[in-house]
Amino acid sequence: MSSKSDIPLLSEKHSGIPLNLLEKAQRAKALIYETRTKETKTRERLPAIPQGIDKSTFIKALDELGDQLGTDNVEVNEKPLVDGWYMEHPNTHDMMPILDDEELVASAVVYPSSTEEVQRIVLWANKYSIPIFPISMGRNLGYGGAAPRVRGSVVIDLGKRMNKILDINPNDYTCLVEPGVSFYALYEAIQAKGYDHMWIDTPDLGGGSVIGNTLDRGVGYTPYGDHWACHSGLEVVLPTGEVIRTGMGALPGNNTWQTFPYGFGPYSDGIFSQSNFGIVTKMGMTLMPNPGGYESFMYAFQKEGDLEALIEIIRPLRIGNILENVAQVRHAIQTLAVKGLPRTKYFSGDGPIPEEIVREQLRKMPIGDHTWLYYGMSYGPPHIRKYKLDIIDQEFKKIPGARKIDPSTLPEDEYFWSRDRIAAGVPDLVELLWVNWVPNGAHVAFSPVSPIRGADAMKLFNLGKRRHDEFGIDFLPAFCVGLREMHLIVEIVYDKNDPVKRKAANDCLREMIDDAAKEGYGEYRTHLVLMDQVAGTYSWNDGALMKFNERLKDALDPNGILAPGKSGIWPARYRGRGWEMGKSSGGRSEGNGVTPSKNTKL
Ligand code: EUG
Repeated sequence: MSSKSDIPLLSEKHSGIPLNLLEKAQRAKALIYETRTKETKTRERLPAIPQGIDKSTFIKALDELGDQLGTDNVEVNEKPLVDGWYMEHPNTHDMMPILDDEELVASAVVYPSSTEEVQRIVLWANKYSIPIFPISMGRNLGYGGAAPRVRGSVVIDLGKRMNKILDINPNDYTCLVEPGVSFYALYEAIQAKGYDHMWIDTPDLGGGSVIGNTLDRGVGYTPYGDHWACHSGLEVVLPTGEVIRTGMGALPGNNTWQTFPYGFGPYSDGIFSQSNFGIVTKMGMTLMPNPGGYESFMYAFQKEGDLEALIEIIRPLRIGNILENVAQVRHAIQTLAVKGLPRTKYFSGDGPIPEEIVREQLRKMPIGDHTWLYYGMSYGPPHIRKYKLDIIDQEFKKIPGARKIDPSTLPEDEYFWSRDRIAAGVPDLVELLWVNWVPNGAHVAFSPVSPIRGADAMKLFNLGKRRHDEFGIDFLPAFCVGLREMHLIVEIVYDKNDPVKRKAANDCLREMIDDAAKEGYGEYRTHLVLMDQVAGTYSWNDGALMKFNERLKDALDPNGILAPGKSGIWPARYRGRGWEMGKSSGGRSEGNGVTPSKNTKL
């Protein structure tokens, strides 16, 4: 069956939507396009040629690659930059630009069909000293999407043709996937096989690549929430073209690649996450046993300051596994924003929406007035759940005014039910709705990590609020509580068609990163344009960690071709030429050239 709208289905395209989510996707798309005023340019552009190579050599090199991969699998990026939306996203640029649209763009996109073709692309890049930037599916939205850090890089879109689920093992509860497998696709495949006894762990939105999300150390909402901790085994193409398998994968004939992550000797996997040291072409992932029952619950807390006591209550319960999943503690503005309507529906002024207006709206909703909502889930059969839920109830109700909200009072389209599906490993699309808070809505995240302590939560909350007020931006904080730490996730939602709003978002983020670092907080992940700054905050012992990363980079990638600048790691050719972005670089993402390549023979 084909979609009536132009939204590609999962059956038609690796990045498509499962049929049962099509209606939701159509509604989400309609809402997005209703508020869109940004025009899609229609004229052809000149492709961005990477620094360090002249245009004619570059075009000749692309022709040569076309001979190897087939000309259909090498696309020059000279078409207009079309942003699309979540389900129809570009692979040539960041569809949520913070800088000018033409800053973080690919010169070309190539589509390998196998690990061997990835090796060929890598050898080709070395031959011509052309920067390459691999993406799995390019849905790292809020952190740069599909965009390369270095303008004019050749994007390797791994997912388009490498999207097989190579194995689902119903006895070991594991799977082995390629980069183009989304959480939607993995979920659907497990359902299609009738494996009711196994769950996947999905992030808030299910369209991302399982490999891409895991390598970026993303989070899901079942008890398996830490994706990196749950993977087992990688296949990696090194920047010099060799292929390795990590862990037990190095032992020929093994049957433990997906069950014992460490193998023998140094544990190499870590250097391939959030890095530019290799291209991951296969990854093993563990699957969770169906716990035999589950029950979502939600508590509302009235006062902003209740956060402090709540987080103190959460810590022992979370570490003790009475609270079993990555909980979200979300602020009232998000309750309103995730309804999917623009803020102008409620408030026509400039600057942050007044608290009272938000509260007035909430009072009209089934959930009622609150500042914070705790979304969690209890797993197992009823008597097991009751034991845990009773403790949680007793503890949460110590906070004056705390209310447990009875799910049976909530309508079917209430956001609560989306969290319910996600915490049961069922991927969804609803989280997308708050991008409509402003016209041409884009988002970019500030994601500092702290211990699960009330004082830290308040400090980070106040730090973020102060800077958002200063820059006139609505503050949408959510705390995601892991086992011993929490990620505060603050998504700035801004009009990407408005250069003033884009700059305000960028400036606000840069201030918050510095403020947080002064207090000892660092980000777990960040947008491409903020990577240098964030990397710079991890500076202990005269930047010893970055020096180590640079040594690895120089050894593994002597020609500096793979994703230069990713996570702030620049190859030797780029260093000392002003490629790092920070407060003073304005809107410019490029440095002043590269050192001529020594073309180290591989
Ligand atoms: C979200 C969560 C994240 C992240 C970016 C966005 C969504 C929040 C837990 O990590 O890094 C609603």
